[in-house]
This record gives sequence, C-alpha cells and structure tokens, in this order.
Amino acid sequence: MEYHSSHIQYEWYKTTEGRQYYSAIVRQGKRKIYGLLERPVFSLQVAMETASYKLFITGKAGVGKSSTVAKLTGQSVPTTHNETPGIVTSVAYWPAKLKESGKIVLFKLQFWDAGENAIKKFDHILPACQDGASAVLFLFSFTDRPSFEDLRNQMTKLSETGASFTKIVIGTKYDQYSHSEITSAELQDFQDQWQVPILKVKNINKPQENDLLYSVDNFAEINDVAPLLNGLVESLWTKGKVPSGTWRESGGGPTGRPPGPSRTPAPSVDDLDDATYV
Ligand SMILES: Nc1nc2c(ncn2[C@@H]2O[C@H](COP(=O)(O)OP(=O)(O)OP(=O)(O)O)[C@@H](O)[C@H]2O)c(=O)[nH]1
Ligand SMILES: [Mg+2]
Repeated sequence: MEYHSSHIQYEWYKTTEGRQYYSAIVRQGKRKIYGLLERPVFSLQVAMETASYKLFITGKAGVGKSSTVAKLTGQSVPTTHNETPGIVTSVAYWPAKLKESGKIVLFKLQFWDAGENAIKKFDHILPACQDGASAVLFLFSFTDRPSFEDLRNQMTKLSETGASFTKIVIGTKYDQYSHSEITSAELQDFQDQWQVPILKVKNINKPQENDLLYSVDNFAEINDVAPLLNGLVESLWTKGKVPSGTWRESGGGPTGRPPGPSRTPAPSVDDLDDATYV
C-alpha cells in the first residue's frame, strides 16, 4: 500500500498511544457515524491539527462508489446495486501520526458520491461535486476491464478543465482479483506513468462468524480499514506537501498547463491551520 516514501506512520493504529485516539471513533467494534457538523470527542488533552478535505468520487455506474464510501465511513456496505439518485455526502474522521514531526493530525474526509446516471441526467450535479474539492477519487473495478481502461480518459479530461485536483485511483472488488483481467504489470505501469498510487478495496461486509470477534475486539473494524484509510490520507497529505508544479503526470498525462499556485489546493479546504484543542 505504501508508495514512495511515506509521511504517515502506517502501524501507529496498533500502538497503545494510537488506540487511545482510535477509541474515540469506535463503539463496540464498529466506527461511529458522524453527521456533517459533528466531530469526535477525544478524552486526551492534546492539541490536534484538523486537515479537512472534500473528496469527489467518480467512476462508472456499479463500479462500487457508494460501497467504497460505506466502507470508508464505517457504514454497512450495500450488497446489491441501488443506483445513487443524486448526491450523497458523508464524513469519516481518521487520526494519523506523521513520521517526521511526530504530530498527530485528525483527518476529516468529506465524501461526495453521486450516481453516474444522475450526473448524466442533471447538469448541476457535476459542478456541485467538483466545486472546492481537494481531490478526485477515480474508481475502477478489478472485475470490469473497461472501467480500468477508461481511467486515462477520465483523468485527462479532468486535467484539461484546468482544475487542480489531487488524483487518487482506487480499484474496487479486489476480493475478486482472481477473476481480474488486469495484470499487476499494467497496474504498475499506470502508477509509474501517472505518478499516482492505486489503492485497493474489498467492499465486503464482515462474515457472520466474525460477529463474536467484533463484539470482543473494539478495534476489529479499525484494523480492517486502517491500510486503506492510511493509504488515502498519505496520498492527500503527500500531494499537499509537494511544492506547486513539481508534481506532474509523466507519459500520457497532460503537460500543457503551466505550474502555478492553483496546482495544489490540498492538503486542506478550510481548517488545516486550526489547532483544535480536544
Ligand atoms: N464483491 C464485491 N462487490 C462489490 C465491491 N464494491 C462494490 N460491490 C458491489 O457492486 C455493486 C454496485 O455497487 P455501488 O456501490 O452501488 O455502485 P455505484 O458505483 O455507487 O453505482 P451508481 O450509484 O449507480 O453510480 C453492489 O452490488 C456492491 O455490493 C467489492 O469490493 N467487492
Ligand atoms: Mg452509488
């Protein structure tokens, strides 16, 4: 999951210190669900920076956008495809410890999920999702080769609008990788060419026989989702820290646009510099 040098301590969630923080966002083995205006309450008397991101999820119908958001926010994953009729926003909080400074940052991830058919049907949906977004999550499915082949088009098209989003790619249905026609060499080529990590997700609900495990291990879900969320916040934080213009797509990516401050809106849309005392 780690890509190049990492800024996040990937194993921190397993430590005693980390668990003190993660215990604020779980209850009986499941993550707490937060409304847009809610935030976790930590019992520790520490200053913590909050880094907020608006993330727009895109990808063709049925690729697993709503399922991925459910997984990332701790909600139960839909087992059937119910087309998302408009825009659904939801929030995940994720504390992470930075490697270099040892600082603990509370990541607030606000996901904007719109059904692919709703985007085609209603003109206002796409601009609403893109407006003020820090990053776009491009989803493809490991069981749908055309969804992978179309990534290049989608990413080029978005870059041509002049918008300065961080780009992150997530492959869904990784649990069915044995049925995938996408080779690991192709994934590697794509990562190298676009200089973006490809995160992988298995949007499956916990098996019934694990109920007992979840009821006795308060961190069962944290353990399950930590590699994905750490990978995501790593990409967001890293892109935000790269000086404007030094990060660019190589190969098939668009290169015509001059580098400039608008290149890097991340890491935060609003309150990165807030010192939040909790
Ligand atoms: N096995 C498996 N199934 C998945 C995974 N992710 C999504 N699915 C299934 O794929 C189907 C479609 O998922 P959705 O999340 O509703 O798709 P969507 O991209 O939101 O679709 P639209 O809202 O129509 O644009 C559902 O039946 C999910 O259960 C995964 O990682 N593994
Ligand atoms: Mg959906």
